[in-house]
Amino acid sequence: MAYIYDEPSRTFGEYLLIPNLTAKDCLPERVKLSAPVVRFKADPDAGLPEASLSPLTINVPVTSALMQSVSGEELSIALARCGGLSFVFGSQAIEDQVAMVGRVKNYKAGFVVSDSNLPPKATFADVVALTERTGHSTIAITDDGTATGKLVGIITSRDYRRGKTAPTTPVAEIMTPLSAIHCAEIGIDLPAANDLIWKHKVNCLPVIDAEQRLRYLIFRKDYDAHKEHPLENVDRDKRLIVGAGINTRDYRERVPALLTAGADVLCIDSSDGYSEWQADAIAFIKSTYPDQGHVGAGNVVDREGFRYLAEAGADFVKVGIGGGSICITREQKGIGRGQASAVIEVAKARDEYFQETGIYVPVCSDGGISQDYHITLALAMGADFVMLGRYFARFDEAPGRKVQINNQFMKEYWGEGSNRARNWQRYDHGSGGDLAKTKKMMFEEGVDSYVPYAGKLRDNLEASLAKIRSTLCNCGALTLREFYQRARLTVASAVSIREGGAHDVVLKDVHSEPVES
Ligand code: RVP
Repeated sequence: MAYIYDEPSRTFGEYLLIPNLTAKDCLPERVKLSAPVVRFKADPDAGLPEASLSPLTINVPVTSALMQSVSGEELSIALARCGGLSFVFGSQAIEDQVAMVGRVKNYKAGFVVSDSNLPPKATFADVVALTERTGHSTIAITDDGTATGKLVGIITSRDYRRGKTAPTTPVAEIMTPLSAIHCAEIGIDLPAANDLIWKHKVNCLPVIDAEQRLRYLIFRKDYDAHKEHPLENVDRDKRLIVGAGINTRDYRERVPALLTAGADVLCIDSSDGYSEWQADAIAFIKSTYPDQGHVGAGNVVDREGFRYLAEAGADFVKVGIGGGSICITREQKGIGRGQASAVIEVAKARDEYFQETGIYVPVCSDGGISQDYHITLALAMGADFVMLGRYFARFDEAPGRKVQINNQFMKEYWGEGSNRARNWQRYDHGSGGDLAKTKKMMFEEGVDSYVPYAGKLRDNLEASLAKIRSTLCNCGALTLREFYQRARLTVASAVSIREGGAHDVVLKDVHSEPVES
């Protein structure tokens, strides 16, 4: 007879936190949000261990989903710089994913590969068209018009007058020639480049190699921004930290290539991770790369799933089936569990496993976060960090196109289980069955959608983190460990959830002027 759980499966929106005493020194600026990413050993008699014992930690407990519409290189760079971690999506050719990971690892803060370039034979009309397209006002003039051609000059808005300069004027007549530009040689570091920027009173410093080829541009404003990223996650060589998605089919080829490219942590991407195929993939990685191969696994929604993957050697376990904003797995197949119930049970299983073995396996709550406070609830329920798709898809740095619909800017956001993503490996049971043969989806488990455009990742993430820090203080906690240990949660009735929003008032419409009576 089928087993029926006594408790309904609940999600984040059904819970609220009850505040604890807030000490006077419990201030948001003192809150530390660092989190462990991969498994580590600690003494269970000393209580739940600190995040810093993990060989890989992040300064902010937020990761971006292994999705085509989320974790490209631009978002991975922006998130690592803000203290989080991205997993570059695995649903692409190995060489393309490796190149993306490589570009994140090789990213040098402040060293920008020029995206606005023209050859000397171009005209002022080309300058106008390019600045309109990129929104950038500095254009490198190189012999072949590429980002790495021989530098012959630079054009900025100071070099011409819109409306006065004739469209047909050749750029060679407008540009500031190389002989009049201060350049730096390749190999220079950022502080030294900044000294030159100040010494020569310039806004942009080109970095060229021995053959006069352009390598980077360094902008004064980027140097200032670099100093404003105190939470940046970097490795021992000061390179940004990045993860990468893998699957249970081509891991023998994909994993070595990703590790060589510098991926700091891998994650098996599957809608249902409680499978022998995942154990095989973990076993391969752990035996081939005992020191370097950090690999997370999932997704699971219960104690059994967690224990299976923890015992198989997973470095972290990802929780969540069917809760993603673009996910229709529950509707299509009837499998899944409310995200809150899943996280609560798996976090308990992790603590139990730690007590038994002295091995702490971090837990990631993946999907279903539709309000900032849901992140806080997931952390209170025991998630070590969260994974978000929709949240990040809204930002400039996400790969989806920005479009305008009914006067509102939107970004495209499509699920890995949609026909658009064609990530058949994520939904294949690994058996070499129909999906593997045809390499196509038999039915969709995700949708292709839009999300309201929200601007820059950094601005939004800072606002979300401010809320999380503030709530930790309400609950008398300065670290995520304290928070999990002290948090008190209550299930909220439907009526009290309604009470939580603005109610029984008429909201002001900023577009219509009230008439004084
Ligand atoms: P959300 O943050 O709610 O948008 O959820 C993102 C998560 O949804 C991903 O990390 C992944 O686990 C899941 N996902 C991705 N694609 C699909 C799908 O097409 N069903 N689901």
